[in-house]
Amino acid sequence: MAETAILGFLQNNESIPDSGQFAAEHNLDHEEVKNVIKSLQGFRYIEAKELKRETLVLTDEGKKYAAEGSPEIHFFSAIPEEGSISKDDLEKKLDPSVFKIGSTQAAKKKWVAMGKQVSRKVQHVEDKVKESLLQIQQGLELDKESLNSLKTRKLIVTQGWIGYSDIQKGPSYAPKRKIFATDLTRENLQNWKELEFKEYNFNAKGQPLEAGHLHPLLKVRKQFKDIFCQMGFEEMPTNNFVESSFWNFDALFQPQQHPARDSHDTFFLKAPSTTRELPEDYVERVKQVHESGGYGSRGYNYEWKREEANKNLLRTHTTAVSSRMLYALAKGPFTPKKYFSIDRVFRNEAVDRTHLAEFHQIEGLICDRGLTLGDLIGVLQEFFRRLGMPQLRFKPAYNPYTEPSMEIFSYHEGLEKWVEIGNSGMFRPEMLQPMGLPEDVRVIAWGLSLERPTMILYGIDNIRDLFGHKVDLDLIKRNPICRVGIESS
Ligand code: FB9
Repeated sequence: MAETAILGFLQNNESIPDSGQFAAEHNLDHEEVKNVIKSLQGFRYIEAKELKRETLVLTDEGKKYAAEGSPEIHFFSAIPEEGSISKDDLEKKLDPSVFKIGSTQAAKKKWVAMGKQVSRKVQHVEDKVKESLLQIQQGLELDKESLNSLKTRKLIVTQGWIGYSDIQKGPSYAPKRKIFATDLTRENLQNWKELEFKEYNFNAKGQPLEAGHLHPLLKVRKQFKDIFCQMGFEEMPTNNFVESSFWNFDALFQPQQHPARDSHDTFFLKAPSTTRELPEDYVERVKQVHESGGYGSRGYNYEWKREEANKNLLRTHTTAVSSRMLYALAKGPFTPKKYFSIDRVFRNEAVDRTHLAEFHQIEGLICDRGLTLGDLIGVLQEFFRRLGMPQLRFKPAYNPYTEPSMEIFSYHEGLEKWVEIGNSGMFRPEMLQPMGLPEDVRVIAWGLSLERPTMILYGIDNIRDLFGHKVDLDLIKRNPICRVGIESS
């Protein structure tokens, strides 16, 4: 329809000056004309320049008055030519908005005398408002003053108008669009020689594949795993959210009265509330070191309770898995090990922008003879360098299971500030010796979260958008893979 009109018109005319006018003259919908122009341009049948201008359009109220006349005209006509009518009667006769607006405008135009009684002050009036609105509808010009009063009465508004001008024949102009064959089908195999085939557009984007999407956390987890594996670490089995207080706390030489061990910080289980079994000989040695020390330590000098150690909980850190793995390592002939874990831990904390009751802890540990704090700092520098964080600073810290301990800070170019990126330390002999590890074996370890780097890398401000039932699924779908500063070794 619009296509034949445009191509047909150009057959006998040099150009179409204005698509809006052309649509109006050919009684075509301008939107359809624009779409056709866009498509014909695409196939170079025509050339056209985009044209932007402002037009005036009627608001719904304006359209009503253009169709039915202005309220003041209705108000005026409701008043008897001679004499007067009571305001109340008038109000009854007219629709509330007509009465309200009509009375105001009629009075303003000194058409009527308003009072308890209402009467005409003039014989005859024109409905200039209606006329002006109709003129605008026909795209005719109006004087400034009338325009402003219509604008003030919100009967017309200015609207951006986009069209095309100077529409001319294009390099592949034809009075009728040639249908290009777009596929080699059985049908057109007979006469493909006569057919014109549409060119392949090798830059065309493929259909977006509706496929599953990896959660940003899992994408960043993969990158941490790759770094650990590249550095020769092996993953620890973390498939047990439920842990006993023994492996989560006691084995780590964390005293039973430590604040983290009460239900304000830790989720204890109602059922099964206690663990089934623990390695009795090792438990005895842990009891000893807590109560009276040994291995050069004076211990905590309190009465250690088995029932406390038996309590089941949701692990508060994956260090609980590290203690199990180190104990298992002590069973056999000693071999140096590099272990890592990345999995959920649970803390009964107040939920806020960066904290939920659970997060993913990332932990790395190296167990070998004669390791020093220098080795820990060195490994941390290499680990975080591969994460694109080459500038580190260390701040002395305290953990019940490591001495010395250090908080790790990195200078974040984007945030232009030092960010706390984790914690680390050397496991205490009170933790390692009762396990039966050789005297000269040292274990250096560090930990951080998965959520914090993921939030920073994906620019997510609130952890609730990233994880949990309020997660923003679009964010999951449209988040591009983001590479942390990995350089392959
Ligand atoms: O992840 C943390 N910060 C972080 C990490 C990476 C990062 O990367 C960006 C791309 C640039 C940005 C930030 N933190 C640890 C530091 C803080 O966020 C801290 O406020 C919150 N911490 C959690 C604990 O909250 C109670 C993060 C979590 C954490 C802290 C310590 C450990 C693990 C996780 C540990 C440990 C440890 C210590 C010694 C031996 C073994 C394990």
